[in-house]
Amino acid sequence: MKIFFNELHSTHSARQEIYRGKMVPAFETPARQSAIEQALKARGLGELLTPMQCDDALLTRVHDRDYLNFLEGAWAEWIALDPANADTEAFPAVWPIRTLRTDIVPDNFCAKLGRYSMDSGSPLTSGTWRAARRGADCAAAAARVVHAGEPIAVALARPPGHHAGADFFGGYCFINHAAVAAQQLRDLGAAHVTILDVDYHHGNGTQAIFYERDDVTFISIHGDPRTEYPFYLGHADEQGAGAGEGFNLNLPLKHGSGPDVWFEALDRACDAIRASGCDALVVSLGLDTFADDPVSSSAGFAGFGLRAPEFAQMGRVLAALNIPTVVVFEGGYASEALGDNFVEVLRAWQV
Ligand code: SP5
Ligand code: ZN
Repeated sequence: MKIFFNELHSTHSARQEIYRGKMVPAFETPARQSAIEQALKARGLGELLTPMQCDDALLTRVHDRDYLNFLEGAWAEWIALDPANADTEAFPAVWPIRTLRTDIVPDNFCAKLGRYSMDSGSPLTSGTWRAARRGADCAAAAARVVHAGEPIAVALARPPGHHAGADFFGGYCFINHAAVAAQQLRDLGAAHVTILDVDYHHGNGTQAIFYERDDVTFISIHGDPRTEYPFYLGHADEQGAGAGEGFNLNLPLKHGSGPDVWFEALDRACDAIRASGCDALVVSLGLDTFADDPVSSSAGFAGFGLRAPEFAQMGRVLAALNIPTVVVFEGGYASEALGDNFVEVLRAWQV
């Protein structure tokens, strides 16, 4: 099993994030990916590889050129405001909400930061662009080897991707890796690609990128957005629009739902995956469905209460679909358990 890992991931390392108006230690840390790399090595699972660089043209089929340019130059602009900013992280603080214009991109850096983001919980750091761009390489490389005949390949990258839309970052995500993988598979000739997103949080960015397309189906199981991040997307009535009508399936579950409810939703998702007739599957694998995840935790319950045996079962169910699969790492913040849980999912594909 080929596992393309982002060797530049730790260049993106935020110290803090804003949560409920306070600076708190960042949840999305380099330790997350390192823990998984270590577990894969310790268990002898997979072949850890660094990817070739993917074409910019692939990225611009997923993201807007002006957004990519902004991300690439953002840190230099931030430093230009004040050299002392080099020791800080950049947080958006103003957004073009309803009635405000987004068609004119402002010159003011703070205004641009809001124009291209969705929340204040996702700091930009000196290495954000390099790390996120390299993550796209991992996703594209995994897609290419699956197209070439591998039953499975993995993109092990951070920061994660599924909240990032065509022209915005948020939810710790900057470049949408799952969308890059799906687009790469389409470009190589897969007639239909289906994305299954099992991160605890709805993959609003991925949904939005493909919402009006009939060549990529998006299916997501996640915490009900009425109470869970990202709050403003992920409801069951979102079924796609225009040509994409019928190619989007959301399965929101109430916070506090446990493994039995989650696996019922997974069955529904698998029915929809089979019905989609896809040539390839992209799995947005967030591990924040874990029973001890700190980010999805509230009122004494975290994720969907999944633990190692459930992650192993998830892997078995997905592998049994017998569809060429690209697995993309998304969220999951209990660093000490991520390695084991990731390995549990992937073990099902080991021959
Ligand atoms: C990729 C991904 O999983 N992004 C998640 C972004 C969530 N951002 C909101 C963070 C909320 C932190 N909640 C702390 C709960 C303390 N019990
Ligand atoms: Zn998540």
